[in-house]
Amino acid sequence: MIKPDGVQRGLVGEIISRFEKKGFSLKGLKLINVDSAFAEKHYADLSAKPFFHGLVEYIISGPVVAMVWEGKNVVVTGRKIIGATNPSESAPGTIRGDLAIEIGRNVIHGSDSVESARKEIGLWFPDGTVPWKSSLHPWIYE
Ligand code: IDP
Ligand code: MG
Repeated sequence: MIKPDGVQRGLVGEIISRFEKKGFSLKGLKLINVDSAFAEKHYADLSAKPFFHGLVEYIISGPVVAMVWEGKNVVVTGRKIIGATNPSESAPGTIRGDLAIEIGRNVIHGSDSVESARKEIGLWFPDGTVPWKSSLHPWIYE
Protein backbone atom coordinates (compact mmCIF):
# COMPACT_ATOMS: atom_id res chain seq x y z
CA MET A 1 0.00 0.00 0.00
CA ILE A 2 1.47 3.32 -1.07
CA LYS A 3 0.88 5.62 1.90
CA PRO A 4 -0.51 9.17 1.60
CA ASP A 5 2.98 10.75 1.45
CA GLY A 6 3.90 8.49 -1.47
CA VAL A 7 0.75 9.54 -3.32
CA GLN A 8 1.17 13.26 -2.50
CA ARG A 9 4.84 13.19 -3.53
CA GLY A 10 4.05 11.68 -6.93
CA LEU A 11 5.86 8.42 -6.24
CA VAL A 12 3.06 6.07 -7.36
CA GLY A 13 4.55 5.37 -10.80
CA GLU A 14 8.08 4.95 -9.44
CA ILE A 15 6.95 2.48 -6.77
CA ILE A 16 4.72 0.43 -9.09
CA SER A 17 7.56 0.37 -11.59
CA ARG A 18 9.98 -1.23 -9.13
CA PHE A 19 7.62 -4.18 -8.53
CA GLU A 20 6.75 -4.48 -12.23
CA LYS A 21 10.38 -4.41 -13.36
CA LYS A 22 11.30 -7.08 -10.82
CA GLY A 23 8.85 -9.38 -12.60
CA PHE A 24 5.96 -9.48 -10.13
CA SER A 25 2.40 -9.42 -11.46
CA LEU A 26 -0.14 -6.82 -10.46
CA LYS A 27 -3.38 -8.53 -9.37
CA GLY A 28 -5.23 -5.64 -7.75
CA LEU A 29 -4.95 -1.85 -7.72
CA LYS A 30 -7.02 1.01 -6.36
CA LEU A 31 -6.71 4.58 -5.10
CA ILE A 32 -8.81 5.08 -1.97
CA ASN A 33 -9.34 7.16 1.14
CA VAL A 34 -9.65 4.98 4.20
CA ASP A 35 -11.31 6.02 7.47
CA SER A 36 -9.87 5.58 10.95
CA ALA A 37 -11.88 2.40 11.68
CA PHE A 38 -10.40 0.81 8.55
CA ALA A 39 -6.85 2.00 9.34
CA GLU A 40 -7.19 0.71 12.91
CA LYS A 41 -8.25 -2.67 11.56
CA HIS A 42 -5.35 -2.76 9.09
CA TYR A 43 -2.87 -1.93 11.86
CA ALA A 44 -4.70 -3.85 14.66
CA ASP A 45 -1.48 -5.69 15.61
CA LEU A 46 0.11 -2.35 16.54
CA SER A 47 -2.79 -0.97 18.61
CA ALA A 48 -0.76 -1.06 21.84
CA LYS A 49 2.15 0.94 20.37
CA PRO A 50 2.65 4.55 21.46
CA PHE A 51 2.75 5.69 17.80
CA PHE A 52 -0.54 3.94 16.91
CA HIS A 53 -2.72 7.08 16.96
CA GLY A 54 -0.20 9.04 14.86
CA LEU A 55 0.08 6.12 12.45
CA VAL A 56 -3.70 6.01 11.96
CA GLU A 57 -3.80 9.82 11.45
CA TYR A 58 -1.02 9.47 8.86
CA ILE A 59 -2.79 6.70 6.93
CA ILE A 60 -6.12 8.58 6.80
CA SER A 61 -4.47 11.91 5.86
CA GLY A 62 -4.95 11.39 2.11
CA PRO A 63 -5.58 8.78 -0.55
CA VAL A 64 -3.52 5.61 -0.58
CA VAL A 65 -2.86 3.14 -3.38
CA ALA A 66 -3.69 -0.45 -2.43
CA MET A 67 -2.04 -3.13 -4.55
CA VAL A 68 -1.79 -6.88 -4.75
CA TRP A 69 1.42 -8.26 -6.23
CA GLU A 70 1.94 -11.91 -7.11
CA GLY A 71 5.08 -13.94 -7.74
CA LYS A 72 7.59 -16.38 -6.29
CA ASN A 73 8.52 -15.33 -2.73
CA VAL A 74 6.75 -12.01 -3.29
CA VAL A 75 6.21 -11.29 0.42
CA VAL A 76 9.84 -11.78 1.48
CA THR A 77 11.26 -10.19 -1.69
CA GLY A 78 8.70 -7.39 -1.56
CA ARG A 79 9.87 -6.50 1.95
CA LYS A 80 13.46 -6.40 0.65
CA ILE A 81 12.42 -4.11 -2.21
CA ILE A 82 10.66 -1.86 0.34
CA GLY A 83 13.56 -1.80 2.82
CA ALA A 84 13.80 -1.47 6.60
CA THR A 85 10.95 0.23 8.50
CA ASN A 86 13.13 3.19 9.50
CA PRO A 87 14.43 4.90 6.34
CA SER A 88 17.61 5.85 8.25
CA GLU A 89 18.37 2.14 8.25
CA SER A 90 16.92 1.22 4.85
CA ALA A 91 19.61 0.29 2.35
CA PRO A 92 20.14 2.48 -0.72
CA GLY A 93 18.40 0.81 -3.64
CA THR A 94 15.31 0.06 -1.56
CA ILE A 95 12.15 2.15 -1.87
CA ARG A 96 12.44 3.57 1.64
CA GLY A 97 16.24 3.85 1.38
CA ASP A 98 15.97 5.89 -1.81
CA LEU A 99 12.73 7.82 -1.29
CA ALA A 100 12.12 8.44 2.43
CA ILE A 101 13.76 9.99 5.49
CA GLU A 102 11.49 9.49 8.51
CA ILE A 103 9.84 6.38 9.97
CA GLY A 104 6.49 8.16 10.17
CA ARG A 105 6.69 9.09 6.46
CA ASN A 106 8.11 5.91 4.97
CA VAL A 107 5.92 5.96 1.82
CA ILE A 108 4.86 2.33 1.63
CA HIS A 109 3.40 -0.58 3.59
CA GLY A 110 4.15 -4.19 2.73
CA SER A 111 2.67 -7.34 4.25
CA ASP A 112 5.14 -9.04 6.58
CA SER A 113 4.05 -12.68 6.06
CA VAL A 114 1.92 -14.75 3.70
CA GLU A 115 -0.66 -15.03 6.49
CA SER A 116 -0.92 -11.26 6.95
CA ALA A 117 -0.93 -10.78 3.16
CA ARG A 118 -3.98 -13.04 2.91
CA LYS A 119 -5.68 -11.16 5.73
CA GLU A 120 -4.84 -7.76 4.20
CA ILE A 121 -5.96 -8.77 0.70
CA GLY A 122 -9.30 -9.81 2.24
CA LEU A 123 -9.58 -6.46 4.00
CA TRP A 124 -8.51 -4.21 1.09
CA PHE A 125 -10.01 -6.23 -1.78
CA PRO A 126 -13.22 -7.81 -0.43
CA ASP A 127 -14.48 -8.33 -4.00
CA GLY A 128 -11.37 -10.31 -4.89
CA THR A 129 -8.47 -9.64 -7.23
CA VAL A 130 -8.07 -9.92 -10.98
CA PRO A 131 -7.06 -13.34 -12.32
CA TRP A 132 -4.67 -13.11 -15.27
CA LYS A 133 -1.30 -14.51 -16.27
CA SER A 134 1.39 -12.40 -17.85
CA SER A 135 2.49 -13.55 -21.30
CA LEU A 136 6.02 -12.82 -20.06
CA HIS A 137 5.77 -15.61 -17.47
CA PRO A 138 8.16 -17.99 -19.30
CA TRP A 139 10.67 -15.15 -19.70
CA ILE A 140 10.70 -14.56 -15.93
CA TYR A 141 10.38 -18.11 -14.58
CA GLU A 142 12.28 -21.18 -15.81
P1 IDP B 1 6.61 -2.03 8.57
O1 IDP B 1 5.78 -0.98 7.89
O2 IDP B 1 8.04 -2.00 8.10
O3 IDP B 1 6.00 -3.40 8.52
P2 IDP B 1 5.71 -1.92 11.35
O4 IDP B 1 6.54 -2.24 12.55
O5 IDP B 1 4.66 -2.90 10.96
O6 IDP B 1 6.71 -1.62 10.12
O7 IDP B 1 5.04 -0.50 11.63
C1 IDP B 1 4.03 -0.02 10.77
C2 IDP B 1 4.29 1.43 10.47
O8 IDP B 1 4.19 2.18 11.68
C3 IDP B 1 5.68 1.74 9.93
O9 IDP B 1 5.79 1.54 8.54
C4 IDP B 1 5.83 3.19 10.31
O10 IDP B 1 5.16 4.06 9.38
C5 IDP B 1 5.10 3.26 11.65
N1 IDP B 1 6.06 3.12 12.75
C6 IDP B 1 6.68 1.97 13.15
N2 IDP B 1 7.49 2.21 14.19
C7 IDP B 1 7.35 3.51 14.48
C8 IDP B 1 7.92 4.37 15.47
O11 IDP B 1 8.74 3.96 16.31
N3 IDP B 1 7.54 5.69 15.44
C9 IDP B 1 6.66 6.17 14.53
N4 IDP B 1 6.09 5.40 13.58
C10 IDP B 1 6.43 4.09 13.55
MG1 MG C 1 4.25 -4.11 9.36
